[in-house]
Amino acid sequence: MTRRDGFFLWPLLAPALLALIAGCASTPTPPPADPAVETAADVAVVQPQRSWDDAVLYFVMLDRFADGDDGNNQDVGDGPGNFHGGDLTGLIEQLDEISELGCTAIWITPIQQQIPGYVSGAGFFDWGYHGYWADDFYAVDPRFGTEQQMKTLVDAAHARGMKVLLDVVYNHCGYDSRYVQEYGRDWLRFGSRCGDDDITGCLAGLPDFKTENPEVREYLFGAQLGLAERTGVDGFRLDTVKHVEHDFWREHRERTRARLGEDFFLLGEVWGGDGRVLDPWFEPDEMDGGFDFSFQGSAIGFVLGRGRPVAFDHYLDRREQVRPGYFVSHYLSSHDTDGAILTLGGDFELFRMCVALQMTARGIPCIFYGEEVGRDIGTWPDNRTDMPWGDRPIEPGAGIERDEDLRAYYKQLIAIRRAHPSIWRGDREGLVFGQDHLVFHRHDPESGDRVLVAVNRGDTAVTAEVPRPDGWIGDAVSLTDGPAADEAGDQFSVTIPRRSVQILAPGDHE
Ligand SMILES: [Ca+2]
Ligand SMILES: [Ca+2]
Repeated sequence: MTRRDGFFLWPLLAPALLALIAGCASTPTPPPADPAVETAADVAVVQPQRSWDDAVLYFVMLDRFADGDDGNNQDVGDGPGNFHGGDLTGLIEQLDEISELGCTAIWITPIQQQIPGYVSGAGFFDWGYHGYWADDFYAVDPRFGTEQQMKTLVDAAHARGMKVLLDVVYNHCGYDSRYVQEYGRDWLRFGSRCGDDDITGCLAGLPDFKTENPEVREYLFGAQLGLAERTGVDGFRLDTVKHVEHDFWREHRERTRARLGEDFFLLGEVWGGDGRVLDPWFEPDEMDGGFDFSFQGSAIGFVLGRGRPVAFDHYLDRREQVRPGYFVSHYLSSHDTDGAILTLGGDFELFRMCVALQMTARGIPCIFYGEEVGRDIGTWPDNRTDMPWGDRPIEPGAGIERDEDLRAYYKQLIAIRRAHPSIWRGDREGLVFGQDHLVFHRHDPESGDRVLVAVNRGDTAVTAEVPRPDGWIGDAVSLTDGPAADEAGDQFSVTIPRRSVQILAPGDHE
């Protein structure tokens, strides 16, 4: 959840009115049998990540990805706030789409029972299709599937070498949820009792759990840790972290470690986070990682010509200054921000540069579903459009055009990243700064691996004279289908085509 889910929303309509308007009465259909977990020989398997440094994360908004069971399609429609029918079965069936891309981990939106109706204050009927408006933390929403299907998803991801992070919410429940009726102000702040700070305020008007209350904590830990234990997920994506007190997160960390294992991964959403902003959660070890909100705007601004390359190089240095052992995850688009391609005015050359910058930066690159095939990611709520499936008969995105060339570019960059530890765990040093170009060197002392990353945002090709990094043996060849560098004594002449990012490695490396 998100600041956007619920701004200016009004209370739920009365259920009778709701049924009248939505015509949503329907007879439940038995769920289909769970798809069997295939053997490794049948599926696209990715080399498992060696550590979270080496992860490539794929973020799926479950309802908008793939519909594998039309029997659970309640409240489905075309509106931006409707359910669109995507579910766990659909995701299980399309997992190869993600492992073939080379991703090592998936983050899925929350699956617990959502409020039954919708709100309409944003100007459209808005259901809990995103999963951030829980009505029962101890039940899986049948519109997403069943707990058994969640376990099947985890098993099927593991069979492909991928991990699964489940999005969980501790801060709030859905509008007018059963908790308001059953526990009232003992458990929740709402209405006139909302506080006016980050912890006690009612984010977007949502009822705020009194997470300082041990009874509330016990209830929520029981729900989330129990679900994780039964389904085998590898970690949580933690929603709205800064709206819950640190003391809660410390206890949460102890509980998850004790019950789910030392390596159960916690990736938190702290709005506006980067390595520095997140450190108050890292220093007391409340979570393993958090989202880097700075990268999207910085990368887009740079390729659009804002600021000098040397300033962008300084930024890249700063963002990698993260407490050792902790992680930041950087994205180009998200369910809470405008799509990068939109912000770039639909310029796919510049977008590809952003992708290359994302994939050559340390941290956990997070791909927002469909961005890799050029999904039309607009401004909220149109940043949650359906996964484009092209001519494949997969709803909700059947018939939506997809850019396979862009997907191939992602695959190439992910493969380069994973083959070169200098990219995901190495040191970074800027070597050349021009008006519109930048060359930096990455080096992993442990393996000796090294690459050059040469970036040119200008409209004409440039040739950069790059000093040979200490220890670089042999010539420098392009890993990205660009020209090889010419050697001249202690320098390489690297030609960087217009509006492109080239990655070069020692010629004897391959
Ligand atoms: Ca469905
Ligand atoms: Ca709170």
